[in-house]
Amino acid sequence: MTVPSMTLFTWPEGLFPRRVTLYLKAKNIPPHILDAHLKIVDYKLDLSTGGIVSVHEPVPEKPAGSWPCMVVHAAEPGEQDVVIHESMSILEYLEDVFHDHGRALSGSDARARAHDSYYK
Ligand SMILES: N[C@@H](CCC(=O)N[C@@H](CS)C(=O)NCC(=O)O)C(=O)O
Repeated sequence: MTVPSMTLFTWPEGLFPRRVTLYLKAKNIPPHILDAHLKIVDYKLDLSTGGIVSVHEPVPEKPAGSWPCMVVHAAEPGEQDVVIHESMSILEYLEDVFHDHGRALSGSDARARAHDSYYK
């Protein structure tokens, strides 16, 4: 499977975004491969308003909804971007597209899957 271009919108302190962070740490994809395909856009908690705000200027366009959120960018003309909102769905998608990179975390049997599921 060709690795597409993706953008991950994340709030590193948040519980569900942290699941993706821990997954990427455990997966250990070589940085030059990860950086070539996955752009990470961070948000932070603004204590004065209680809102989650972008740390980037100009503020990137994030699909509405919760964090984490990942956009898989269209690769061909006529294709549409795909937006993934659920953290577990993001992990499963990353495990598929980075099949040939980093450590396999999907587990080849029940025992391996039980061991590898610690990051979930
Ligand atoms: N089931 C979702 C839950 C995501 C979620 O609730 N994220 C929180 C941050 S930890 C959030 O975005 N809260 C603010 C909001 O929903 O606007 C997942 O697994 O990704």
